[in-house]
Amino acid sequence: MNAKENKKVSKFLSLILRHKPETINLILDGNGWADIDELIEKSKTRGFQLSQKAIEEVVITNDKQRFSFNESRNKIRANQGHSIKVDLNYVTIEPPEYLYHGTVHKFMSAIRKSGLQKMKRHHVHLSHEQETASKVGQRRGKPVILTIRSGEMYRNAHQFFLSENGVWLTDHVPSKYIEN
Ligand code: HQG
Repeated sequence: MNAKENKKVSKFLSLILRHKPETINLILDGNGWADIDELIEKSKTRGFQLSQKAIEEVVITNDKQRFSFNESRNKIRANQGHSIKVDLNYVTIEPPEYLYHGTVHKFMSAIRKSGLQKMKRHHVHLSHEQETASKVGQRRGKPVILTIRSGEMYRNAHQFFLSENGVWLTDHVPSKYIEN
């Protein structure tokens, strides 16, 4: 597959595995897993030709490691970013002293008031690297990078999770923990 085809498959998998499995009549299990054969079959009904090989290529080469196989490799799920309810068995873990969040200026007054909210996702997404936060913010315009005092939050009983692809997750960042 070329990069464009790879991205198309990745976007389709994100749609189905994170947001709208019902568009192809697929049901994910409680932990977000889809049966791969069923996924391929049902994708055809929407005119989307997926193959085992294309799926494997996307899982392995995906820039953000968005998807994982189960051990027997007959199931696939998204590592994070869901809007539908799934239990990803995250374990709580102590975060580094600072984490970063990339956003844009137009959200800042709301963020100053109510902190970082999870909006449509299950968690607020944070990253260890400023560069990653910058890329996340850039999706919406000129990025504003917020520094979060995650160590202090943790000591004040806020829980943190680390997704399989290295995204830091928490429920809410009250504005007092936003440094800048
Ligand atoms: C903002 C992509 C107003 C928040 C990315 C963000 C990431 C508020 C937007 C991952 C707010 C939500 C997550 C408040 C937060 N008032 N706006 N109180 N609190 N916001 O997409 O962090 O490609 O749900 O700053 O690369 O941008 O999907 O979250 O701008 O890793 O794998 O509301 O999604 O990864 O947007 O992005 P999102 P996000 P994937």
